[in-house]
Parts: sequence; C-alpha cells; structure tokens
Amino acid sequence: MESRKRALKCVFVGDSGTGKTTLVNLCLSNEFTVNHIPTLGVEVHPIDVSTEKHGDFRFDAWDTAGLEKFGGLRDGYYLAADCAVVFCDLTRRETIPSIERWYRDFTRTVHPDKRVPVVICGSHSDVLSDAKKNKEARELLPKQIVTKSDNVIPFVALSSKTGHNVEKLFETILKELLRDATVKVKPFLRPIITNVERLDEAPGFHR
Ligand SMILES: Nc1nc2c(ncn2[C@@H]2O[C@H](COP(=O)(O)OP(=O)(O)O)[C@@H](O)[C@H]2O)c(=O)[nH]1
Ligand SMILES: [Mg+2]
Repeated sequence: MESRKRALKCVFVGDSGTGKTTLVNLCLSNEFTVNHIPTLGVEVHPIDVSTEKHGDFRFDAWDTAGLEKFGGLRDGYYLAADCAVVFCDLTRRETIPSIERWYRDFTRTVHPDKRVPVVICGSHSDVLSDAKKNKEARELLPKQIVTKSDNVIPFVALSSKTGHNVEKLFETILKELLRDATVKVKPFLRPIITNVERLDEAPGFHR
C-alpha cells in the first residue's frame, strides 16, 4: 500500500528577481523560463518530492508573485509555514544583505523556537562557473546566520538554469525537518534543455 504524502507549507521569500518563481517553474514543468512577468498576489504550487527512507512529500511552494517589491509580506503569508527558503542572487550583491531582513520577517511570525527549518538559497550558480566569480560570491555571503536558539542556517547554491543542486535544496530542508542528516531525495528533474540548437539531441525528438 502506498504511504500517504505529507504536505508541507514552504514559503519562498527574498528580494524581487532572486529566482523564486523560476525555481517553482522548473520544478513544475522542468523548463527554464527566461521571461517572468510579475503579477500581484500569491501563488501556491505543489512540488512532489520523494525520499528513499522517509516516504513522499508535497511541498506547497508559496511564491510571492511580485508582492515582495512593496516591502514586507503579510503575516498570512508566513502563518503555519512548515519551512522557508530565503533567496538571494549570487550575481547581485545587493540581494545578499537582504537575507537577514527576510529571515527576521519570517521568524517574526513563525517563532524561532518552533524550529521551523529555513534554508538560504543562492540562485544563478551557473553564472558563476568560473572559479574567480565563484570565490567573489562566496566572500559576499554572510558567514552564517545564527538564530536565537543557536541554529546555523544552511545554505545551498543552485541553478534553475541547469538544475544543479535543486534537489539538494529540498533534501536540505527535509534533513532539518526530520532531524536526520542521512535523508536522500530521489532525483525528480528530467534533463533540462535550454539551448534550442541542441533540441535535435533531445530524447524523443524527431525531425
Ligand atoms: N542564469 C540563471 N538565471 C536565473 C536563475 N534563476 C532565475 N533566473 C533568472 O532571473 C530572473 C528573475 O527570476 P524570477 O524567478 O522572476 O525572480 P523572483 O522575482 O524572485 O520570482 C529571470 O529572468 C530568470 O530567468 C538561475 O539559477 N540562473
Ligand atoms: Mg516571482
């Protein structure tokens, strides 16, 4: 018998343009979207994640849909969240100091003592492919954010363009949530094709 899927409210926060919507789209459609037109409101998208030992989860990803441009989000956005992802763009240094502000905005509503997992996500890791740029970005990052209860917030650098580390983001959240460092998420992204010239190499493509 198939075990029941556990649903988790997972709120995405971070400055505008840090890749929140692109990551949701990638997980849903396995496509990299270049033009996102922000609309006002909140969007909730289910992302199915299976683990090797702990069964299946459905991350209900709450995406701000542009509201973050106007400052903080309403309490209802954060209330009853099971986990949060704070986004920054590794190629835009101004998005990095905001991490702390978004983190505090979240914990203002969700009490830090409740140990609701938060993971920092640095998007655009593909742009940092050369070692020098990568080093610069690392130096920009806060060394760590330590909560009142002495938790160090984990950090994952990922790319919604190549899919690199996307599954690791969900694995990191689940490790925190289940308090088990051995959690393994089953790969769920199909190979991503962003280069149109290479379409003919895609499986199932026939001229
Ligand atoms: N190269 C690259 N571009 C990205 C990545 N993530 C997002 N983008 C681009 O960054 C821009 C802003 O992303 P978006 O998801 O709209 O940010 P949001 O405002 O946080 O939802 C879009 O043009 C995306 O295509 C990434 O990992 N790598
Ligand atoms: Mg967005």
